[in-house]
Amino acid sequence: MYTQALNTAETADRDLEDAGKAAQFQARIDAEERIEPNDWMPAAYRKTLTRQISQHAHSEIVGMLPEGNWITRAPTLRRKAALLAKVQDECGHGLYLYAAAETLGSSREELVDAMLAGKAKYSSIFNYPTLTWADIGTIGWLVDGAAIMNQIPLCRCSYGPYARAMIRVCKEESFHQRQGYEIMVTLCRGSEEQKAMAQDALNRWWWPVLMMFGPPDATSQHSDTSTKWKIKRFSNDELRQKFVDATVPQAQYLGLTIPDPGMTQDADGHWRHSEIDWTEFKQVLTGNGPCNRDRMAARRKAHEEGAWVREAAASYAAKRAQRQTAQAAE
Ligand code: FAQ
Repeated sequence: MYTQALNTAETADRDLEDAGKAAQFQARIDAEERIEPNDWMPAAYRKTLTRQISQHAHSEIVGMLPEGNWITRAPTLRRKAALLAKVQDECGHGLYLYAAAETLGSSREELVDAMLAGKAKYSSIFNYPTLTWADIGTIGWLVDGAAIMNQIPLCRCSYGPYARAMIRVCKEESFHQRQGYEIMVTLCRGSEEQKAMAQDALNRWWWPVLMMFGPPDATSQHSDTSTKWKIKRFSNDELRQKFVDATVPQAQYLGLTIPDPGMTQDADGHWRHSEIDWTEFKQVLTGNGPCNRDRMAARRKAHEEGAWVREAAASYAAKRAQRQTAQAAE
């Protein structure tokens, strides 16, 4: 009885201490201070950031596949060099992001294993196929364009390592967007067939790109807490709207038609799109998109084929540590 009372008192003390820490933590967030890896943070903050940053990392890595598919078929040497550089940049983004997620206490192996086991998500957009060269232009223009819209506010995210990683990522995404748009300009100024190919790619990518921003605000599960913790600065719908408003004039400049006959411009100048087919989004998220199985199979194969590199690196690190210990003992 006495021990039970002591335990209850200890738990109450801990709860009080945690409540005090949580209040201090929120005050730091409200004052726009950055949270760093060794700072106290609520378990739920750590969890949601690990979730978001690792999903983001997986997206960058899986995101190499649709464009990687066209490296050998790029129409000129200049296009090939630019595409190679872009795909390599995406790999670099994945690596910074895994490093940022690791500062929250999960190992890279755990994070990657969760993705390969199908337990962790990556962006829905990378489950669509790249059928023609115009898809490469469209991905740079729209997918990187949407990524920039979403990631610029993340440069002000409350978690320091994520915010800092985003600065470089956004600079590189901006180059990616320009290379994609330039491909589109070239195709749209080219032959009838080239312009038709550009229009066809826009028709196929438009709606999936709008889905990249996530479910509508009314059904977004994490938005409220992520906004309170200044991980998110804008809601899913707000970013989607900003993207649509920025993109419609770009499509007009290209002479392409947004595949949404119901789209209207309101008195404030905002372009209002029609209802998004959220059943398609759910299908893609549950593994039933056009390329989910191929993407997972490609990542699993690459992971297996890279096992020797991880083993060699681990063995080198172990030998080096042994040498350093021996030298320190001398
Ligand atoms: N796909 O409650 P919310 C790139 C999930 S850019 C798949 O609204 P939250 C660059 C969400 O995770 C693409 N899943 O979630 C590139 C959650 O599931 P959970 C990557 C999605 O976190 C370009 C559930 O739905 N960018 O890679 C999607 O508040 C070209 C409920 O959603 C980022 O990851 C989706 N589209 O807001 C690379 C940016 N949307 O975790 C190569 C960072 C939502 O409960 C080539 N992430 N879900 O199982 C974010 O800003 C946020 O996480 C959102 C979602 C906005 C994606």
